[in-house]
Amino acid sequence: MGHRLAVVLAALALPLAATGAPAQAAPTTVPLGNVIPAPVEVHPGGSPFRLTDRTVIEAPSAARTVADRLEEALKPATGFRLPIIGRASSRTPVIALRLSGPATGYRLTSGHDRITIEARTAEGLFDGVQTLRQLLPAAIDARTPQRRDWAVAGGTIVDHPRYAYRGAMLDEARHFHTPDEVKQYIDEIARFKVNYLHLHLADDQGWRIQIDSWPRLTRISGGAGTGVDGVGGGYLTKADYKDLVRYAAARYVTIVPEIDMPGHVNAAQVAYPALTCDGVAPPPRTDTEVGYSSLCTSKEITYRFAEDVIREIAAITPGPYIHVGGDEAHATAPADYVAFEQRVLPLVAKYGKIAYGWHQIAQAPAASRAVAQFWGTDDTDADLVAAVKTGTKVVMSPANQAYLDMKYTEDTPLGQDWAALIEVHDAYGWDPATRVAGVPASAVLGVEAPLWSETLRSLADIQYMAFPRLPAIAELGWSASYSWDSFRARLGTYGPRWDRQGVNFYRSPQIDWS
Ligand code: TNX
Repeated sequence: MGHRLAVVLAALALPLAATGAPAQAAPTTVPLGNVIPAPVEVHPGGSPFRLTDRTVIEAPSAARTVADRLEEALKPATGFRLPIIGRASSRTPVIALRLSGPATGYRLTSGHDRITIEARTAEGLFDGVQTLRQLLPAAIDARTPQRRDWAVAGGTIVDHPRYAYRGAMLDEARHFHTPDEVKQYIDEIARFKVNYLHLHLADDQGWRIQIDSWPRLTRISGGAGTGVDGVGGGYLTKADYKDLVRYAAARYVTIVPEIDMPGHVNAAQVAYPALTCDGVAPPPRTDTEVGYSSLCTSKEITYRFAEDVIREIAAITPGPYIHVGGDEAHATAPADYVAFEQRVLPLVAKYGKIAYGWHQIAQAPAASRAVAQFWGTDDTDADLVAAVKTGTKVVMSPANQAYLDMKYTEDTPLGQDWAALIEVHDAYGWDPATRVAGVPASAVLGVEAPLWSETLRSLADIQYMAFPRLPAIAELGWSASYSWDSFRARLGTYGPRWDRQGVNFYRSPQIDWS
């Protein structure tokens, strides 16, 4: 067991009431370190911090967004005013956000009348705030004022991420989820320090993002009835998308848009039959078959289409990545596939973005400057291993461990089972640094938990599949060392927080839910 892990486990073993309390009754506190993802270093000690109606939030103007999130998180359950000010007088009890300290990550210090979170960046401060939320009692997640004392165990946490990319993916194409639903999902994933949300915006069934130069994409393939089984439909206008990007950025989540090609394009071809080789419009499809559609790689209009879409999406995407799919192109001949990627991957760079695709793009030499998302179930992939040697970076999403649309057990009412049944222990039981032989830790950018939505309709459906597996993947992306026993114990105490937030989670029998 690593030293850091030992520190975390020691913190968890503390009795519930903090020790060394002053004259007043010792408050009940969450053990320092009972946080998902597990912090790197946990040093419990000293008197607990008490949050009261006199507490203020101190933050420099550059950390105002983080302070706003902190205030929003603490206000409903406490009912306290929690004013945000630039500088608190020395006697005022305070939660102070400071833009100083460790270059990556944050340091959180908790003592009698002060909590200080220090980080070099606002993102680091936001991560520290997420830790603080979990150090307060679960009642902090109630939506209405609770009459009780609020305290945080004394001590220090020093924490930083293992990987830069900790992602979730939501499939907007198979079933469209409204901007409000996506925002609620962002709120929940950001709590686990997930910092990228990949939106799968086009597939055989539907097209979900406005493209001005190809207006029939959404007019024809974004309407009612274009979801799987003809249920649902809809699309994001550019205004909706920009608003989502802003909302996510205010929670330190970067949106990664995906337009899947050259396969998964039936919806585009329904709207624009010129994108097929014979020019004949295919019928709209609301079934869940995959691998039957392909852009016509020998026609120039295909590349005009790809470039227009990439250009328009790049213009409204401040994040560094544009995902261009590339999976399950079974209807594209292998040589045509490589030729297509050789032209399309550089188009992403032409518009100032880093190309990102499912790991099959590794077959194309142009993938050397791209990010490949491994979604396989095997423990190696020859094309990916070769590409990594030329510079390709990898995001790990092994379908038999990280896919949130896989059923937990045979009895799970939602989801699929083609890759595996994935209980919480399976989702947690792998290491991104060793998952694919020949892809070393230095080539791994991070992890992502994809959620395909063939069987999902509502936000409650999304939540049921994501929680509690998403926090497992988030911990593999963030934490310095992994321990199932520790994760399992911490997860068990998280359940009451989801209950209070109204989040519909799967009560896995592998976990002792408190
Ligand atoms: C495979 S994973 C797909 C998706 C499906 C998913 C369902 C991947 C890159 N392609 O088109 O939605 O399986 O689990």
